[in-house]
Amino acid sequence: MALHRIFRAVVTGPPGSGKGTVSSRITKTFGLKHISSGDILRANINARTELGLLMKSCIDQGQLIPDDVMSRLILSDLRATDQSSWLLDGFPRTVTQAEALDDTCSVDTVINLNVPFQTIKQRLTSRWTHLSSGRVYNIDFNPPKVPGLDDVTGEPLVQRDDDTPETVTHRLKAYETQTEPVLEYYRSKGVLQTFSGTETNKIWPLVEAFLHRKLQLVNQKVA
Ligand code: G5P
Ligand code: MG
Repeated sequence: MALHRIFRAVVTGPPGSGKGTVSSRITKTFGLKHISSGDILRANINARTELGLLMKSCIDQGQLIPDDVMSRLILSDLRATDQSSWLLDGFPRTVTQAEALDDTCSVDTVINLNVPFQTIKQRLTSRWTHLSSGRVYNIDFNPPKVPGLDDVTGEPLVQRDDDTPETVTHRLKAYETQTEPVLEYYRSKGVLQTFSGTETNKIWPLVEAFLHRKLQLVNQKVA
C-alpha cells in the first residue's frame, strides 16, 4: 500500500520477541524505514567507535544504555530522516525515552509483541545474526540457505555476545522493570496495539492486516 503521508510506528516487546523479524516484514511490505537501536549500537561496536567501546560491556551484561546517550543517538537519526515514514525497533525502552521521543515527534502506532519468556529463552540461544545488515536467522525457524552464511552477502553469521543464557535472563529482567511501564504510557495515549502468541508466522498476518487498516485510515484523513 502506498503511503501518502508520513507514518511513524514503534515496534516493542521483550528481547527475542521477534521485533527484528517482524520489522523486516513490515519494511518490505509497507516501505517504512527501519531504525533499530540495537543494530545501531552493534554497528558502533563493530566499527570500534568511542561510543561502541564504551557501551559494549553494558550490552554484554544485559543492561540498558543510559537514557541520555540513547535518546541523543536515536533522535539525531530521526531528525535526519525528517521527511520519511519510519519504524523504530528497540526504542523507546524506558518512559524517559518515550517522553524524549514525544518531544521530537508524535507516534501513530505502537505494535507490541507479547511473547512468553519461556519461548524467548529457547529462541535466543539458536539465533544467528548478520551484524552489518541486522538480518537474523534461527536454526529451527528460518535457517540460512548455507549454514553459517548470510543469504544475501554470503558473509559469515555470528552469535551475539548477549545471547548467552545468563545475559538473556538479565535482559528479560531489565525488560520487566524498565520497559514494561512504556506499554502503559502508550496505552494511555490510545496508540498501543498488542499481538500475543508464540509463533511469528501466526502473529505476522494480524500485524499486516492491522497496518493495512491503519494506513487506509491515515490516507483517508489526508485525502
Ligand atoms: P536489541 O538489539 O534491541 P532486544 O534484546 O530488544 O535487542 P532482540 O534480541 O534483537 O531484542 P528481537 O529483535 O525482538 O530480539 O527478535 P528477533 O531477532 O526478530 O528474533 C529472535 C530470534 O527468534 C531470531 O533468531 C529469529 O529468527 C527467531 N524467531 C522469530 N520468530 C520465531 C518463531 O516464530 N519461532 C522460532 N522458533 N524462532 C523465531 O538490544 C540489545 C541491547 O542493546 C541495548 C541494551 O543493552 C539491549 O540489551 N539497547 C538499549 N539500551 C537502552 N535503550 C534502548 N532504547 C536500547 N536499545 C538497545
Ligand atoms: Mg532485534
